[in-house]
Amino acid sequence: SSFLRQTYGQRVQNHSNPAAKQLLEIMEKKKTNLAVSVDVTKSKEFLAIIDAVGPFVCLVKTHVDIIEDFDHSLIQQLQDLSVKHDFAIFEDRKFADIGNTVALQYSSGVHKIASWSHITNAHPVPGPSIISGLSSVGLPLGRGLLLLSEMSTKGALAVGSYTVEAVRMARAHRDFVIGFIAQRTMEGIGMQGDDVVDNDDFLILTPGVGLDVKGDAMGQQYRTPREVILESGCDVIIVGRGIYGKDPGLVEQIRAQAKRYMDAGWEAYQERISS
Ligand code: 5BU
Repeated sequence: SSFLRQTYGQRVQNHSNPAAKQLLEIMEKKKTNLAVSVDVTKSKEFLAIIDAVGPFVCLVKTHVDIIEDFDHSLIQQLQDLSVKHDFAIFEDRKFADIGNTVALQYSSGVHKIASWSHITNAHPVPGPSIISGLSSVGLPLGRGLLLLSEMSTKGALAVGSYTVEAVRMARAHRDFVIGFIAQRTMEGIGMQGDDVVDNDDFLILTPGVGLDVKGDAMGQQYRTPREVILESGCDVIIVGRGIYGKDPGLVEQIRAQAKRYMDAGWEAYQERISS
């Protein structure tokens, strides 16, 4: 696709959704395509990791439902850090229900995700009504949605025609759907012709990224930033344990790992846009 050689900054104008624009602007300004996934269960550790990686990331990805001592002051502190370090927030909620239910899950409950998360995501499995449901809450707030068109795990069922149909669903809701959680581009999954039109500059955010190991004991599979950004044409690398490792208390180590992944991701991107 022609977007592979455009800079993140040039691509801002391809988007009308405020969350998509914000993310691309941050990537261009901070020169980073790294998102850190902060999958820890204690508020204190969660905030310490985010403060440590903040300078190196365009986006912080959360699973807010794993925090044991959650209260709304945590959200305020997360928002303060997002202003301090200039990153967007992505709650990796993976909605998967009927439109009416997901609208309630997104707006209400303990976490009130739509009120603070710039970006969230959904499984396309229920069909287009999941997008209308989430959009009824998120669009008026300027939020953006990613569809899960592929997964990083061994044996994932989101392949072939499922992935192609996810892209078609996204194209029918271009105002709210800003891109995909996926492992490759639309061309990479074999879509061509009418299915890949030039104004469809979807963002591709990719989990399953690691430099030191190939996977974990529970089906996760890792590829390198170079494979993801340069060879597969994705836009954002999402890294969790590769950065905060086994000891989330070691701030200096976390900072060094974040810098290492940021540099690897940016180098792969520069090679891509100049190819
Ligand atoms: P890791 O520690 O880098 O393996 O964490 C990966 C994160 O990305 C974790 O929060 C997962 O829930 C998330 N993830 C994923 O790993 N693979 C996928 O296909 C999707 C999400 Br979708």
